[in-house]
Amino acid sequence: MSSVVYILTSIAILLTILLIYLTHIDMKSVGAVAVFNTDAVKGEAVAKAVGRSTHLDVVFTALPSGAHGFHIHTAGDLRGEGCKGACAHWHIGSPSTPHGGPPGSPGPRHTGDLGNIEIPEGKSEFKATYTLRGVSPADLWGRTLIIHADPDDLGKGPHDDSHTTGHSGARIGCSIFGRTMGCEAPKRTTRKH
Ligand SMILES: [Cu+2]
Ligand SMILES: [Zn+2]
Repeated sequence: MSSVVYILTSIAILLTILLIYLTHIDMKSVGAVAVFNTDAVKGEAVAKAVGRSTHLDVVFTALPSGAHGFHIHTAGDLRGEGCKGACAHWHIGSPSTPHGGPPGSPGPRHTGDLGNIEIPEGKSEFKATYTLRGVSPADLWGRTLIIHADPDDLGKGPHDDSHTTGHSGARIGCSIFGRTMGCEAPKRTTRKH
């Protein structure tokens, strides 16, 4: 009888170790990606966990010149015109928190506020890495990354919507973050042309 208990206990311990191991592998490879691929907006944003933060590596190879508000919006619903189903800026915390600047800037801000993407006249490329503290890539799944037509006033403007959207206008590029699994070597899907 005692040997049966011993065998069952051993099997239970081995299964637990296997489960922890598999979960760990899954968490290490887990990430998020949002891809933009229209005539006007081409690029990708890749999120990976670094400690308790997420690094979001953003590359655009096509964008109209000028400054464009850039945010993570709460929902992942692209039905209808103008990406309105993506709802407001994503925020962890009080819904009354006012709009603000990119990560690391002083003052209140939404978790999803990423400031402006600035494209000089005659250029169309942009590259940056954002550090999102207290955020995991899994938090981004199903949320929409949006690039706007106009500059984000970072909550400092005089407009009615400065404190909610930064008055950044129409949503010209919208992409829902999906899950990456690392099953294939990452290859950039958007190319210069
Ligand atoms: Cu936005
Ligand atoms: Zn905001």
